[in-house]
Amino acid sequence: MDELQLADIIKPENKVYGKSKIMTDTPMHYCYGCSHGVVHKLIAEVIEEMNIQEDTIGIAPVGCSVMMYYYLDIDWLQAPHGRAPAVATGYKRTNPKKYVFTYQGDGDLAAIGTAETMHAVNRGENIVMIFINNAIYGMTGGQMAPTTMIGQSTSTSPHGRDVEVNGYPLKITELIAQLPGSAYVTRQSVHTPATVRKCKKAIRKAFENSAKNIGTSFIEVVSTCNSGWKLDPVESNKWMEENMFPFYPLGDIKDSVHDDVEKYSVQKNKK
Ligand SMILES: Cc1ncc(C[n+]2csc(CCOP(=O)(O)OP(=O)(O)O)c2C)c(N)n1
Ligand code: SF4
Ligand SMILES: [Mg+2]
Repeated sequence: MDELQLADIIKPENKVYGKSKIMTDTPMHYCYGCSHGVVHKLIAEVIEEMNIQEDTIGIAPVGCSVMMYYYLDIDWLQAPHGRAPAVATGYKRTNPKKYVFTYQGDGDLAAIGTAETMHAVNRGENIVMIFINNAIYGMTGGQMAPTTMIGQSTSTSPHGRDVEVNGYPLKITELIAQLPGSAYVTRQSVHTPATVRKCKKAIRKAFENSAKNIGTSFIEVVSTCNSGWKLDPVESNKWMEENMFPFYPLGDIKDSVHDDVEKYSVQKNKK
């Protein structure tokens, strides 16, 4: 039998993995082990597979992913300091056929921009919202965020988050699921091959929902910030599994069309 040559193996039909065409060649600035890059890759793959590169607009945030627009070759708007859902609303309403997604960290979405987040979802905007919850303000030096765990050390809570002083970690995703405007609310992670695959399915579903005009699709990704947590990437994954997942359990929280307007409508009060 002839010996197998490299040219026999490297054929299109044998390809099992390739970099998405939506990803640019710009090297990412993220720390080793950071979840941001993995989620970027999944969004890129979904956009490529759905063939919607020309019809997708991302709203880039503040935080470590502030320069996300360098990494995905689509159209972008920049809306820092929590305003991404408001800017997404304006763009989507004036361009209803486009796929509009926001991408924000927990400091951006659940602290600085809580009001914009809640109201955009409550209005049932037909956008995709991707929420990277790494329980810390990563970019600015690891300060405590609303999502920081009880007892978790950060640069502004060196002895651990104290409930009496700082209150409880905010489960904003559960709050969002309560709002009639949310259609699909799910919590995912990207720390193992299986969770990466599940997260990609969730992102795909959220983008598909966006074309059906059924309300907001919201994906939380429980994520690592090894630099902010002062743990190496492997320790970070373990810390996340042991400490974050019990409080932020993975899985779908809501999967339905938003509640019937008629159900909430009152009788006419003006003749
Ligand atoms: C109104 C306002 N407050 C605070 C800041 C400073 N700031 C910029 S990024 C950031 C933290 C962002 O953290 P997060 O959204 O969780 O993103 P991560 O870096 O963790 O991915 C903060 C506090 C700011 N730019 N504007
Ligand atoms: S500081 Fe944290 S969130 Fe920012 S790139 Fe590093 S690991 Fe990622
Ligand atoms: Mg964060």
